[in-house]
Amino acid sequence: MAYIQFPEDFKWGVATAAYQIEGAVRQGGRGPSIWDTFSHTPGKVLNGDNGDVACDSYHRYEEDIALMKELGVNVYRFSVSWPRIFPEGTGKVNKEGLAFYHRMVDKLLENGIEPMCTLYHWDLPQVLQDKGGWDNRETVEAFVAYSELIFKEFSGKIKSWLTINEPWCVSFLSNFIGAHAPGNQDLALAVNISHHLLLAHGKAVARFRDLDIPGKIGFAPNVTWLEPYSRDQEDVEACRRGMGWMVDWFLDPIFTGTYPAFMVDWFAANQAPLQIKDGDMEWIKQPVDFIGINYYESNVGRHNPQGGMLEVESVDMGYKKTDIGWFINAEGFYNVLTFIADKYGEIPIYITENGICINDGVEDGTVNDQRRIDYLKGHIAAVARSLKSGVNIKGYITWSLLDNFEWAEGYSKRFGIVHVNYRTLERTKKESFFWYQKVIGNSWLEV
Ligand code: NCW
Repeated sequence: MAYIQFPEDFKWGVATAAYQIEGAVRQGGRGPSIWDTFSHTPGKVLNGDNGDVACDSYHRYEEDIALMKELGVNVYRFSVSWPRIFPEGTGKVNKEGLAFYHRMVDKLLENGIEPMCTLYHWDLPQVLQDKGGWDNRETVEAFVAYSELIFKEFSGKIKSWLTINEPWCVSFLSNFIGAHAPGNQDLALAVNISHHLLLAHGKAVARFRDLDIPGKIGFAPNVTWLEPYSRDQEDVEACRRGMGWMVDWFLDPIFTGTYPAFMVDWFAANQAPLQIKDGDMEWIKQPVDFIGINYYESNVGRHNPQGGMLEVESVDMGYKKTDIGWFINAEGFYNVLTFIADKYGEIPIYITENGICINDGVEDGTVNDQRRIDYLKGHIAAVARSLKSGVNIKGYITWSLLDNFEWAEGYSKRFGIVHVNYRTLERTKKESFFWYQKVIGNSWLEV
């Protein structure tokens, strides 16, 4: 038995996102989002599930905060639903939407829990999608106006901000692979959207500085690690491309003001040329205060000329898989964290998401999710090891507090440390809840 001690000021938290937990989609003046449209389109979401009710956290947020209080977290990462604030995307403000988040944030503060706010976790107002969505630069301006309103409204109450969650998913997963809303399959479109997301991020950061809002701001890319199958140059380069698509593509522009040339060339060769306007990169390169890292899985990769656009394929080396099919690989977490620190420097990092899909159910009033505990233990240990290697990690936030609407997988995939019965909406703390409570209470990990 060994103990790993975390720094005294290390923060522990849990994360959720508006569309995945709130429900109440037609209440409180909220307008429709692209996820309402997508989930109500037959064949898009498993079992025809949608977020109409989800965990009903819009009405049960006090119960959820009581759970967090019991858990002992310092931080709650949640997202604001843009269509709850601007039902028409821009223009007229829905005061009832603001009032909801005020009630919630006040309750968090009363309970000594720091709110960390994500401005965009995928629920674009449908009216903006009708005008081209993120492909249209007007959406960038609408995002900045929405961000400004939230900054001013919650200035002093919320001190940690994230602009956009997982821009790779918003661009490529949603507009090239087509698995998420709005479900397009067009690489050129996805490349353009990735650029507009970075622009929206940079412009929102600039507005945050102009307004002199107290606090820190960053964004939350999802990252992965691809370990080359062999030392052959071709395998090494294929893995660099695979990772470059998720990691360098979104981090280089912010830290260096340029896109990675090897990716620009690959996109161009696939009829998806990057189109930048004068001044864009200046906006994008606004200094951030921290980055949020979302990490779930990684694997071994190798070159395969038939391996899609990037000619890379992942090789099944026998890593265990989670119940959503993602490879469990804590070593990859360490590798990507040290890679980011080596490449982008001392920037403070919050792990803004890390967790596992395990579908264990309630038996005799408890959920014995030992596989989740094992996963969390291994991954928190990787965070500790990264800290020791000099990565400037300030906190760890697990995904998720609750089982919730898992996008295209509907309610079939459970990531929570608290079980939700979707019929009764009853919450049941899993064994992992109690395990995490101990880790937080001690701020050390027993391995
Ligand atoms: S789907 C996804 N997730 C999960 C979601 O619940 C959360 O809102 C997200 O921030 C858990 O964490 C993120 N990420 C997508 C991962 C990429 C999947 C790649 C599929 C390739 C076809």
